[in-house]
Amino acid sequence: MRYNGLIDKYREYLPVSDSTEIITLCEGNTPLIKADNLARKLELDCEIYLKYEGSNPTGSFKDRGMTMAVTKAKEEGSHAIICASTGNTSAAAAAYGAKAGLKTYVLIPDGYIALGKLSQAMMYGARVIAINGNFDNALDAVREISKNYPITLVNSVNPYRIEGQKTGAFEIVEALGDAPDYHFIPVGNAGNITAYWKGYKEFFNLGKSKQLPKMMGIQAEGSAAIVKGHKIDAPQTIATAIRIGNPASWKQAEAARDESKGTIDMVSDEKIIEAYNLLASTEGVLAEPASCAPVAGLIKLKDTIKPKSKIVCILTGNGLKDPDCAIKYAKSPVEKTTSDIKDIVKLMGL
Ligand code: AN7
Repeated sequence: MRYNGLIDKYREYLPVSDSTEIITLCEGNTPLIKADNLARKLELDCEIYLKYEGSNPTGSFKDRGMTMAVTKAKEEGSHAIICASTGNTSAAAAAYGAKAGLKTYVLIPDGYIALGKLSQAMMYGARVIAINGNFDNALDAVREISKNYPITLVNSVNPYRIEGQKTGAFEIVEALGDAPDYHFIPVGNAGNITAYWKGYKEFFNLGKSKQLPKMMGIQAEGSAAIVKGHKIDAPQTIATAIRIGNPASWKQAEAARDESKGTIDMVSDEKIIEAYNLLASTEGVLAEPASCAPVAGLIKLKDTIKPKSKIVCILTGNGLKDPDCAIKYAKSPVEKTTSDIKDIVKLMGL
């Protein structure tokens, strides 16, 4: 039977009824890639899996939450949706908004969103409003606007977003036959770590897994509010997706960490870029910089990992989202020559 998206697949665990019109782009069902080259390179006697969320229809995990949030907005009779975004949420909101026939407004921090994401939101026909402020300012604004006007907020403070995103954990448990030992995940606004932990707990309580993973949240050093224990007023990082100084789901992220006996740690931009190159060149997997933070986190914490463990890293967004970054940090430059075969062969060193 044709796969028709995660609400259809997991409807018994989601807040929909038989009469709900599902707004879907066939999101979810993403690859869980076994990363043996990476394990060897890190000299880790473990199974590492990469959950490649970049293969969702708009290229990030946000589609999981957005199918649910937009489905419910439509069901509840809303005519418009709004979000603040570092890029991926805006792309997903714009796409699902288009599919549902809703007016979509997205607020972005001017100059700090990757070009792929910006081009998506523009193409899907959203009203794209770039503000002279960061993500945290944009989130404050859309919270206020959605309170005062008939517009549905589709950031992850909307509980339906979390419901949709928890299905990532269901897919991992089904693919591995149990929850992994460690779950590494980037932390920005902290919705996704909240959602995965909820999903793991639900499947555990239903007897579908025998264990729960340790939740290993990874922030970027310049935006590591949870690690540092205070808001960051001017967050910085090359991983613009997680350039967030006041995570909305801060408390829930700490609960996931504490209940799972995991950790929330941070990595430098330099280590994020190292992991970015390593993933692409050893596994053939190009993920955007924010998505490489969990891999950098795994590298940082590898001596604390029990041998023979199963480790899942959530690669939240596609590397094609941020071509500028890829071209800037790729290890091998473009080599130029004439169209003469002799010159080409010479350059190749044959
Ligand atoms: C690739 O798009 O917040 O901790 O506005 O795009 O659930 O916020 C994006 C976040 C990780 C962090 N990886 O997830 C937005 C936005 C990528 C992301 C995160 C984001 P949360």
